[in-house]
Amino acid sequence: MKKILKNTVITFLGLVFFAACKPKSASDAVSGDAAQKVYVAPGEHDEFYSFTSGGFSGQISVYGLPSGRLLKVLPVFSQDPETGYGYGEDTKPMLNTSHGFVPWGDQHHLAISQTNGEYDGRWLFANENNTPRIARLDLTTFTTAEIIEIPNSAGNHSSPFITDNTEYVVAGTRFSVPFADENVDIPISSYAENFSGALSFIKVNPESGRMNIEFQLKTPPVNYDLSHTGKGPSSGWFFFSTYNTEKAHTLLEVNASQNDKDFILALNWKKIEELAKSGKGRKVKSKFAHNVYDHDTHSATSEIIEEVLVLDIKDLNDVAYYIPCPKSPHGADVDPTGEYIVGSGKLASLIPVFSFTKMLKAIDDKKFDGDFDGIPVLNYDAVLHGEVEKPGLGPLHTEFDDKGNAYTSFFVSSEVVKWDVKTLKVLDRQPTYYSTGHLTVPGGDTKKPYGKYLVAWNKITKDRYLPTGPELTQSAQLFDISGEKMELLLDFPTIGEPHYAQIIPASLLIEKQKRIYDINQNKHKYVVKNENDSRVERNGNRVDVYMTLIRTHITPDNIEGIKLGDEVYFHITNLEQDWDLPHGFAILGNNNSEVLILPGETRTLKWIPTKVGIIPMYCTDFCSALHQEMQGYIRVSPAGSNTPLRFGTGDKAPKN
Ligand SMILES: [Cu+2]
Repeated sequence: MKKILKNTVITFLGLVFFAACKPKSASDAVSGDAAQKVYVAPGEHDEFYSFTSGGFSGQISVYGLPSGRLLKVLPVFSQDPETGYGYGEDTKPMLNTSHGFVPWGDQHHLAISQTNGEYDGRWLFANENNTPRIARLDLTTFTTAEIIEIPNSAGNHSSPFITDNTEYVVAGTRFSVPFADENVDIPISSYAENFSGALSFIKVNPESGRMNIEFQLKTPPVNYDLSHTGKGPSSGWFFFSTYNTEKAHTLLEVNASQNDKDFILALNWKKIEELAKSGKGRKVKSKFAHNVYDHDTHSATSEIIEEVLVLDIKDLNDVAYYIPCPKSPHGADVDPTGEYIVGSGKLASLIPVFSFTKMLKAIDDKKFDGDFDGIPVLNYDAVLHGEVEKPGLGPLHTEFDDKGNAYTSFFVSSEVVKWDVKTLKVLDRQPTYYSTGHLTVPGGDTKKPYGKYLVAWNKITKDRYLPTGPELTQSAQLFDISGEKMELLLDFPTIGEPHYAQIIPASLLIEKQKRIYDINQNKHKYVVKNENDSRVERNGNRVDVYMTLIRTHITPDNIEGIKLGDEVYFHITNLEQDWDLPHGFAILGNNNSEVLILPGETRTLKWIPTKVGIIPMYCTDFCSALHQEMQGYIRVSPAGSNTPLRFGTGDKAPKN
């Protein structure tokens, strides 16, 4: 009987899904003045930056809103041939892990650093799912400054979550696994006994932003999904959506969907931090990489760390409580006042809203319905503020505006729904095309939402764009939320899977943009600050070319005496000191990528010649009217030949 019921539910969800995907005409949804609202005239700037995750591309893309114009793709977890990130010698260490060099990542969620619960525009944190890592990007340069790997974790989907003064970036594990210091070669069926969950607290240095894993919390073997920190009155607490409380290890689509309610884990992180400081916990041997990029040396270093402090949640009292939440919760979102916690069960047909005040009282009054692996389970009704009834099907995530409204995305019924946080009344619903995952309101996860817009990050585009073969574009949709009813303004295509985004007023970032790297501050190991110092040095079969680029020549641009069997390192400094004047460098047959060198920067590209002959090299970035003249030659001679090492440009070029 149970099985029949289950199949019926799955069939029902499937029908709703396909009904929701049924194409409607675009003109049904968009009114005449929509175009005007997203029109940003040539030469004008957008009002917001949207930092949008690139999903399985491993990168982050930056769009201007409301226009939806793509401004830039920021390389983070994947090699990037456009800039040479992860291909050049200086940036390769950024992609180092305890598994060795990993040139790809799966990037899902983003978080802008906060001060007092508001975006401060200093850093952008990004997660990597597959090989658990967190990156920090510098928002003055739009570059990846640091990547830290997370041990004892597998599937780092549940991150990065920022505490309200960026004390910590927090990450939950998607897959529970045995901890690294335990017997790990064990039957998978011993999941319930031998596997553990991990919540990692990565401390962020308030000045430099530098990250280190301060401590990890070992938890029962469940899966964590989206989470949020408390704010205002609930500051110091964390709320993690927790599913697979069935502890299933196979066919999770069925076996992890059995329980009527899973949990939101409420954690008093301030208290846990104190316990960690007071010596609770133990050092666990676990290897993980910590990679840091230095803007003075223009190069990255990678260090393997050997151990991490672990506190077992079982050994801690009065710091962790489970709030029952129907049904396989996905999002756990905290409203701007910090009082309401919204749970979104992806298989639920209602949205429970919990009250932080009631939660504290229920803890004081010990209103528990037993425990789960030793952690008290709070009574649902004692903690509940109320339920949003019939909101839609498959609620996933909720964000907030500045007027007390919440906006929830519904995957199954493919819509975004506006409701009142206090009265729990549904106020409006608009279809999305199609099947939205996350949604983002500018500042909608902070104490200070900017309102105005909502972007739905959709999973399917179907008939919305020109067809491009079997794979269609990914897409987002922009809604105006300034009025009583939401209004669809724009569809815009995106890169990778636009999983989530952080949208920030451009005014918070424009003034702090770095324009050039000061050549006088360049501390790269192989920098050349003056053309006259450019040179070629041989040391055995290693050849170092100290090269400069300036409009519009390469120095040296004629090099002879390179031989088969050599390893050649081009150390290329861009001597320009003007904004937006990069040069690029490529050489025939190089099996990595070009490198893009920004004004005042040095980059090293490794090249191993494979053929005897004359090999051209050139600037790849269109830099001036004479860009096409910015080129040179390298003469490669046979191994063991006695061609002398000679080099130069113009008058100094080698002569017969
Ligand atoms: Cu050039």
